[in-house]
Amino acid sequence: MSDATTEEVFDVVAATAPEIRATLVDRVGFESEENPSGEKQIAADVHADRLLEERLRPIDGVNEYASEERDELVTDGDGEDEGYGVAVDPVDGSSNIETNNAAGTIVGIYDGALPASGDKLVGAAYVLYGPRTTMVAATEGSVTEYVIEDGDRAVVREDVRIPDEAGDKGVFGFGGRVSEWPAEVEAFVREIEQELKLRYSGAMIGDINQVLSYGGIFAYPPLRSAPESKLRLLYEGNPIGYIVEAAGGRSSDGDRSILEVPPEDLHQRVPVHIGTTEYVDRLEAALD
Ligand code: FDP
Repeated sequence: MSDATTEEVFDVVAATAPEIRATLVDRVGFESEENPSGEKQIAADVHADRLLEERLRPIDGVNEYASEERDELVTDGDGEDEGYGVAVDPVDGSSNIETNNAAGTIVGIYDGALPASGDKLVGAAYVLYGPRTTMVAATEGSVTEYVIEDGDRAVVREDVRIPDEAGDKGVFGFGGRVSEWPAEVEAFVREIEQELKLRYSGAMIGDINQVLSYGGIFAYPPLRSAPESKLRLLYEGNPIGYIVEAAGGRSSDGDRSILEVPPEDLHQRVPVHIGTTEYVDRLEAALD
């Protein structure tokens, strides 16, 4: 059993999920602002961020709130390593909303001041707004899948494990233009496309959820024009790396577990390769 604060964060995220789902329908237009990573925000990003901040901050034991959609950290403290810092990606895959494809919400719960290293995570979860609204949450080395109905989470699967071997259903999905990938990444993809089926949805959560179910690998690799790639360490790489590692898989920035990448900035980017251990090992060897 995990600690009370972590469970309360999961409860609040589940309780808020139906409202976030509703904003994906009602608030598809763009805001005039960009987020701190220079991407256009849709109104749903901004609204979901406000809802989560309003509800997560009052939780006993949560001292800091950081979001992909805001520049600054919201903090109750003085940056001391006390209490939990919660980092969220309110709407992951927001560019999928316009085309009515899957999106998600990600939360990472760090024991310490933000930005903290992935090693400080005590829990992480993602919500997937697909045909069903589901949540996958990890804490203390175990992963549970829930279905969310009326804001309550009900267990669907306990002790979720990523398949050790990607069988017939194994999938891969790599982000970025092929012409932007380093030659080693392209050569690796040519190899694994003989073994796995290509599935790339444009929402990390949608892609990760199928890798977790079927085995395989998801990546947003370093790009020629952006060696740090696209995804954010605090809000995406770490929480999803934590969940997949707890499910028996691996995460890597190309060199080491994403959870070991030193955090320098709230909006730091990181190359992401996550999935079945065998494929992440092989990718690291290819990049070596
Ligand atoms: P989005 O910008 O639409 O929010 O968070 C970044 C992210 O989506 C991921 O969910 C997704 O995997 C990736 O970016 C998609 O990027 P591309 O549009 O470059 O494929």
